[in-house]
Amino acid sequence: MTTETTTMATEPPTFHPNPSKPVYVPPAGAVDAHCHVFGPAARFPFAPERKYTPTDAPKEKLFALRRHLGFARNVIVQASCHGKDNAALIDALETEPETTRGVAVVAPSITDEELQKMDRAGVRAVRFNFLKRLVDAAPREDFQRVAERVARLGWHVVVYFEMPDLADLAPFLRGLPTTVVIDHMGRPDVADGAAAASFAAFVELLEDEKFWVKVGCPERLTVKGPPYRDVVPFARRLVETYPDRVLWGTDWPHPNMKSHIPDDGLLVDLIPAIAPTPELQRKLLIDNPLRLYWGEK
Ligand code: 0GY
Repeated sequence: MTTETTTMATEPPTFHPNPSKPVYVPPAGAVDAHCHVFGPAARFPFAPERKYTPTDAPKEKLFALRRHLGFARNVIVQASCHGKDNAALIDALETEPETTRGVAVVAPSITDEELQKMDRAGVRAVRFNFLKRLVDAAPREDFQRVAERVARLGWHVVVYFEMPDLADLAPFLRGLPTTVVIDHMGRPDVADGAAAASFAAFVELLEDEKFWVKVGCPERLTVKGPPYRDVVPFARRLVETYPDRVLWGTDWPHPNMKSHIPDDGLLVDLIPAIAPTPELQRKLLIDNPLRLYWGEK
């Protein structure tokens, strides 16, 4: 722990104070399958090793947002600013046990008892983050060991990487003993267009049924900015090619966003563009997340 990291200044809010009401009405029971809770820091301090210090984005605000946007459930993902201390996540899960599930970040030294406790709280996956700007590198053997441990609980692995790292990571990801969910469409370079060879390789990777993909996060990937139409072809291609293995999330409270503060209502309004039929929308927002996180058939 260094003084520099512990005194890192809190960044300005990255989430909209008053997001618009979306025009698109999600089907009843829809799941926001990628969002976070931060703090409040006074109760759930941020990790000493964090690379950024967000504004508090507590569970109450997340649950109010989900009502405002017309969603019924959340999958809450542990973000790097809370390190491997999942207390804020677990607290949110225990507040809304029926309507939330969690993705934790854990060390290989975690005990079976701790994993079982998380399982009872609603955690169903661990996240491996490969972004150097967000986390210090960890040996792949550590990830492998964690994956083997959580596979026994029926959990899966969520991975966050950027497209240039895919070729190097692919053999490792293919070898993991669980389903693997890829965050933010593998972060393609949207400037290259959805016809780029790199995105084609990504789409091909997903032919392996162990892989699922989250098709949200246009606000981070866009080159042109809101309303993020330049990201639609990427998401739509994935939804139409793999309708039974796609998930969608707001990514609220949009940690680390520097370019602009996204309007979550606009993000929801992109759903009919990326999943153009009611059937695709139902799979994306209900059937798929309920199968993966709530164990429903
Ligand atoms: C996201 C994206 C980001 C941050 C994290 O764990 C994190 O801190 O995932 C990002 O900065 O791209 O999914 O929230």
